Amino acid sequence: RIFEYAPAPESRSVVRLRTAYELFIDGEFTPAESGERMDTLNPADEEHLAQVSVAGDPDVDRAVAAARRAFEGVWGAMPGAERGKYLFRIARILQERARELAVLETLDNGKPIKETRDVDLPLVAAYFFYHAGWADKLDYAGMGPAPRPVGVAAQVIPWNFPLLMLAWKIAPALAAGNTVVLKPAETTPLSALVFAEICQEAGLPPGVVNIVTGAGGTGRALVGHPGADKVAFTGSTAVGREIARSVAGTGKRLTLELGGKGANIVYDDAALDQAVEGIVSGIFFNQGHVCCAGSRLLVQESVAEEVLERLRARIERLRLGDPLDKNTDIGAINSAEQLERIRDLVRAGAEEGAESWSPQCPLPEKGYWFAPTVFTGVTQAHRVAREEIFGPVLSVLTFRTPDEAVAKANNTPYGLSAGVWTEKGSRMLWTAERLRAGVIWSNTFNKFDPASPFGGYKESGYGREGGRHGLEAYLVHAA
Ligand code: TXE
Repeated sequence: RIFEYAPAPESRSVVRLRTAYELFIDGEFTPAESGERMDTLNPADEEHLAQVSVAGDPDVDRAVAAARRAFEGVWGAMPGAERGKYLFRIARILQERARELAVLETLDNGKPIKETRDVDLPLVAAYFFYHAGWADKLDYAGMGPAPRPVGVAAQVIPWNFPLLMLAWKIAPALAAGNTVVLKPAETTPLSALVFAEICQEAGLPPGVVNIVTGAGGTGRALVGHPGADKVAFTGSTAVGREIARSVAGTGKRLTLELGGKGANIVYDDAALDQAVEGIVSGIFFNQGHVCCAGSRLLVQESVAEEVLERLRARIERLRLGDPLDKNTDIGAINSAEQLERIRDLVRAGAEEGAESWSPQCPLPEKGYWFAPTVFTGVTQAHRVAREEIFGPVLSVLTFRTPDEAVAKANNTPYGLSAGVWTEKGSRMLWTAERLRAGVIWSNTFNKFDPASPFGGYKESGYGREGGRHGLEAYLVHAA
């Protein structure tokens, strides 16, 4: 019961926001040299939360230099067992401060407290515990010489799971003996800065973890910095491409975790009520701001009507509203920009002739909101079937045979996730073997485990995070 913690965190009062948050470099909070700051707000009501520093080139320089000193000094010389103790300590403090972090994440991101409390925070702690356990094993892994860390890792993360993406990046890097400079997304910087406090509280040596806040410019400076040995990025395919180009020929190691257009395949023999729950969580969990969301429902024609009927009834019962309310299922869209992107694609869906359905669902007046939406009459050529919407929008396609299901599921430039709903084990395996997706769930969806590698095919990126494969991204093997 190690991942369990505290009572329900529904109260805003557990968070004491500061007016301004500074950069975390070399173990200390420090303003940007330029003095530049930006605002972060609560997307549920557009209320100003705090200001954070915008790191420029000199700040990124300082952060990378601090990471280098720590790598070549105290951290690089430390036995794995000692590194592991720091990671265990961080994991425990994350558990102790889980209430506060869950509320903070909900305020800054807009996602329901039910999710930050029951999914994000327990997983964040789990990723640190899991990787803490690897640190000493790596000193004696296998028969040959122990693997070596890559060095200084430059890590850029998105806004959909701010603290969890931080954990996916920082925990394996540190377990393997690297030091890091991480840039959180501009709309969700706060939990990473509280994580910096946790590093201090855990006594982590200065320079091992550095947090630089800012927008794309800060990210570009960080991944382009000649002092970075490894770049890890999660975000849009467009920025991923730009980073791949900029890193080419530099000798830096690179992993990219980009977008997705996951297929949720429902066969006619599936347990339909269970499948409907999986379809709902597949696309409405975290407002659909999930790279591995099941954003395309592929349902066998013979049960399509039945599934859609049950699905609509289930969606009618979802509660949209105040993210701090424990009963809320669907929170706010993370930013005005993201809301605009969703609206654009939904407009394109209607213009291309797909039919959309939404429940009767009054939206709050302030903040960024989008009602759950289901598109039917979708063809494979429609933009809503091909492009990542990254919002609470499901596109429904039908199929007749397993071959057709697989062909349609694979007919996308992406290849991150898929779900298969069937009571027949042979059909499940037959389908899974043919799907070009990095993670395939069977009779469930959106389940994560630190021991399990996560990553994509095709335009969803390359490299894996989690498990032994995830550690490899941060290790060099001596000949
Ligand atoms: O992503 P960006 P955005 C997809 C999703 C969404 C779209 C746009 O479809 O609608 O991308 O989202 C930093 N060099 N995903 O604009 O810009 C940026 O500051 C270095 C899927 O928010 O890629 C942030 O920290 N870094 C995805 C991070 O990159 C740069 C999650 C992601 O922002 C940079 C997010 C640059 N040139 C969006 N420009 C997933 N795979 O889960 C920006 N950044």
